Amino acid sequence: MKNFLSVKDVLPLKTALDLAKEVKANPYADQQLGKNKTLLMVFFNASLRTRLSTQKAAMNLGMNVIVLDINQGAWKLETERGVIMDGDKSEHILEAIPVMGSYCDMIGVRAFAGLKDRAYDYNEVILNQFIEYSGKPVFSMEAATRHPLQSFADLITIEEYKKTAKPKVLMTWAPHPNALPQAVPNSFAEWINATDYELVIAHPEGYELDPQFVQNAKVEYDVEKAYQGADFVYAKNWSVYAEKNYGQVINKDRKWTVDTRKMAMTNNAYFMHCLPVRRNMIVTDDVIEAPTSIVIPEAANRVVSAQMVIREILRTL
Ligand code: AN0
Ligand code: CP
Repeated sequence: MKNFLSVKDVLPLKTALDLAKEVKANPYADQQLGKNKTLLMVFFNASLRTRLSTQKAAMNLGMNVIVLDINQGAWKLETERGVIMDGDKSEHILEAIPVMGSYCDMIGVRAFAGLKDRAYDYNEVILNQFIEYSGKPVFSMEAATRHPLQSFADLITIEEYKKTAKPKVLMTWAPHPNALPQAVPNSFAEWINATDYELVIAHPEGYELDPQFVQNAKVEYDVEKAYQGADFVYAKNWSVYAEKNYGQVINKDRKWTVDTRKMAMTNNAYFMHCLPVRRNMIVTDDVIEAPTSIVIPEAANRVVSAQMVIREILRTL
């Protein structure tokens, strides 16, 4: 694996899941593989899990890790070519990226969607600049349109908890006060669509996701219908994808909040969320604290997904 940007980079999934299992069973088996190799993690946005789990994964593989928070202590970066740089940006990303590449063997990048210009976001401008100009393998730690390390951890978790071969997975939109990217739901749909599970995506009118991620999943606008018979309930907020009000919040209706009444309509479903989660907006205290809530093992599996990916990249160096 050279770069890790989407599910396409780890197909077939069966092999990816087997490698993940191997890493989980024996996390310190490859300490020599990463010796004298350096991972640089670049964050344009905040993080708790991605920061810690990816660093832990690299340490398990014997690597050195450098972390750069672009918004804390680094020069402000210009990302557009051709701009006369007489404003507050001290450095251009076109110098910064090759410089960063010269200090490491691979780069993890977190660069969320700006949610102002859909074409700019969906062209993955920042991520692609890292791929083009760093000279090093690049993996996504949530880019504008996908969060593949999260989706991979989600899939590993479902594989561990599922009680039937082809579980019914409900991904439901839930309310949030702020405008959030579509990366997590896009990516989750893309990964689940690569399995033979049944995927239902539920959301209010106006929250339709990009069809390239939805594919043949069933889209449900009736929140109660959506829960019926679900084996997993995966909650997430996202902002509008449609061009006309891209990136906006058009609904905060708490009838979409995951609660015990709706969970009772499921097949005793497990509750999942990528975290961070806003209690009593996305999910009630009762549901997230129930024994069927698997958000903590789901987050723990972020080490496993990151370690599988970094190990595969190390093997190509
Ligand atoms: C981010 C998002 O929705 O993409 C990160 C989730 C992993 N969430 C927030 O900004 C709250
Ligand atoms: N789930 C996830 O990526 O969390 P962080 O934003 O805290 O890294």
